[in-house]
Amino acid sequence: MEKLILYIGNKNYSSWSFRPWIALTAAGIPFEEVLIPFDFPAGNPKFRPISPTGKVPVLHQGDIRVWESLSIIEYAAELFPENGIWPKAAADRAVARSISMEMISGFRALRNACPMNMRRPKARIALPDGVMDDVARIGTIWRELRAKSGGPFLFGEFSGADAMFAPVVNRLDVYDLAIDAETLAYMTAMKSHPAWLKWQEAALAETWIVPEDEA
Ligand SMILES: N[C@@H](CCC(=O)N[C@@H](CS)C(=O)NCC(=O)O)C(=O)O
Repeated sequence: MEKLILYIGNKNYSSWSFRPWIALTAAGIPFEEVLIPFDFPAGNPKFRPISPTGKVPVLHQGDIRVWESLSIIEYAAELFPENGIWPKAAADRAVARSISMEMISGFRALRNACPMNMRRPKARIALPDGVMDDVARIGTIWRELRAKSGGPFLFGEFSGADAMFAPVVNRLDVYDLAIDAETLAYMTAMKSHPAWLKWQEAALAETWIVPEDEA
């Protein structure tokens, strides 16, 4: 099989890059990583030759290009069906995909007001309308799924759905938005995962400051 190359942005800030990176890493899928730092003032010109959308993440495998974080996770799951990216039961996979799509299409108030920022010291900010509604819905998803699966992750074992929510775990943490003990318990499980710790260590070693993402 030709090698997989995952192009990502800054680990401190790039929430969309974090999702496929942690999915593939947690599943033990071999890939090479290429980090291209953001250059928003210049319009991120280095992303354009590598990505059809001019955005990261993007996965290359020979001539194949896969963009959009969830599509990258799906492609890796197809290439490595034994690695358990998605839950074993079809009904669980359906829900895992539903909440992954809900992540992509929703929670805009939270995502806009509270950018992922791995190094940010924990502190609340003034929150626009809608942010706590997003947090409440996220808390409900996590609570119901962990109650059903027994945890520690949404479907028991770490899956692509946990990967899709990983940046939200950081947001609830660093903006101090966790609303209850159950939410905090899931966040602790996520933040203790070896793949999370590996990403975090690299993020904290970065020195780039992206003003757009400093709320
Ligand atoms: N829907 C895309 C979003 C990708 C995205 O917005 N990536 C950001 C980085 S987190 C980016 O490349 N921004 C650069 C730009 O907009 O110029 C996905 O799921 O991968």
